[in-house]
Amino acid sequence: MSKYTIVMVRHGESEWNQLNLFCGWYDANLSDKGKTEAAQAGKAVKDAGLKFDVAHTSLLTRAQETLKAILKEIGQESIPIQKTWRLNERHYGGLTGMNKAETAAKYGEEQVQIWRRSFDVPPPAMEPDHKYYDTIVKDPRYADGPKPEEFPKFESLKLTIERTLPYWNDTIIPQLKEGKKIIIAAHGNSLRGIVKHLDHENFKPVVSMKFLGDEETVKAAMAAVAAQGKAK
Ligand code: DG2
Repeated sequence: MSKYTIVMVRHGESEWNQLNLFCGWYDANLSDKGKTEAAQAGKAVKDAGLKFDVAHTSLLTRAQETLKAILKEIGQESIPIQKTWRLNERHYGGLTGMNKAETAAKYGEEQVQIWRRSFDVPPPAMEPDHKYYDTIVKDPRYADGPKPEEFPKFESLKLTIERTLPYWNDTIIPQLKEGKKIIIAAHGNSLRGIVKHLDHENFKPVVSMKFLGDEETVKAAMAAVAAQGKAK
């Protein structure tokens, strides 16, 4: 029996994943496929016999809806849910709203791969004249944070980790140490940052991490995300 239990879930397909657009802090809804995927994630959690004491998610609808679907599936809709901007997806800056394949055709697949998967090369900043600048910066959900000086205009994975870790260290780790069983529903890159940190730090998993759900489904989903940055 492992000492700590934590399940991390990336949300189901969003409407912007479906359109292959860089999404970041834009609040896209789950697509119909994404809703089905979220319910399937709930079934995988149920089949694994997991129950939780507390849930964490971002301020973005796609992660919150995924969490709700999972908790519904396992009959745990009433556990506490803590929401924070620190678990939001990495801010894709000026790329937000651009099509990933068209961006690859314009700037090259290599550059898009650097923007998507390098550690510390950030995307271009989201300037005030960007189509989604006001939608994001003036969104009332951010009234309690981030503070204006920490509000991102772009983020590399490194910057994402730097703003996610305070929440991980100050909120999630103490709950784990109290023996609470935890589920986090968040995003490809905010979770990638936490996992990268875990791989290198002293809260290293004693039992290696494992994917819930069947292997083929997991592999196909990973391949589909990897292919998003190919020029068509
Ligand atoms: C995707 C991740 O975020 O994109 O912001 O476009 O996980 O919230 O759908 P998510 C986005 P990639 O880094 O995989 O391109």
